[in-house]
Amino acid sequence: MIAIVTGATSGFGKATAEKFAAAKYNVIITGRRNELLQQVSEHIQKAYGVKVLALNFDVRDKQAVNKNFGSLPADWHEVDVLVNNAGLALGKDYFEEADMNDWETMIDTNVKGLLYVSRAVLPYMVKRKKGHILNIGSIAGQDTYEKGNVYCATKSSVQTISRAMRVDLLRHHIKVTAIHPGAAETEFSIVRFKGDESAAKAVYDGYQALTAEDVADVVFYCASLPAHVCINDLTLTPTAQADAFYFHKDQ
Ligand code: NDP
Ligand code: 8X3
Repeated sequence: MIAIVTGATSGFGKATAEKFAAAKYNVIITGRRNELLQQVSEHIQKAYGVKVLALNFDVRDKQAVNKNFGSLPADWHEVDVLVNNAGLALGKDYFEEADMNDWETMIDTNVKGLLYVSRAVLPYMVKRKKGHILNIGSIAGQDTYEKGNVYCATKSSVQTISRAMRVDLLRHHIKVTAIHPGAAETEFSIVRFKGDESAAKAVYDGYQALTAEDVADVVFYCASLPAHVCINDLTLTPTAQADAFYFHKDQ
């Protein structure tokens, strides 16, 4: 069995690749930070005894996506699972003040990158008339919070794209699941606040956030159901979070 996980150098992606490897899937992992990618690859091979193919590219680069997935070695063609996880938020600013470059990076990564990867991987699934695509959306795609503007829009797009995929891929017996996590402590907020670790830490003060492993468990659960069962949408939050707005935090 083969699983592809994009954005596996940290956070959900890394934990998800480990979870599949622990279940004896051979895994294809991707990310831009090559040193981290190689470390994750070595760790997974040693810890779980499975094969790992580490592909170092940026999901925003359509040519690189097509080159990497278009030329997979023959023993990596039977792809069972694709987890479209690579993504990010950049900045948290009022709409009229936000940096347009941040907006473009989020759209290019979270929306266009997910589309490029899906199109490049789908031929392997269509050929076998089976497969499962799991797209990582967010609770931010379900409600738009103040200063969330374009990040929320990209994750709302992930929800709509997932529905569209599910409809169009029915005839190929390919499952599509959209998973919408709430607050999880990974590198997400460090990236969003551009390296400001105290601003990032403050996001998770006063309550127990989800961990990357919590999300990986849920991704794996969705992928391990019988062939005739598909979870279409799944939202998970920390118990202290009701939706994109309401948290119960310690004083
Ligand atoms: P992390 O920052 O820890 O991980 C993000 C991963 O995405 C990294 O491996 C990063 O790798 C990769 N990535 C980012 N941009 C690119 C790119 N252009 N090309 C290739 N890979 C890229 O954050 P999370 O694990 O928390 O986030 C994973 C996903 O979950 C994202 O889509 C995020 O929006 C979503 N999410 C996060 C939540 C949270 O609270 N943490 C909640 C809901 C959804 P590298 O930098 O090496 O390229
Ligand atoms: C990440 C969760 O609420 O910080 O997608 O946007 S949130």
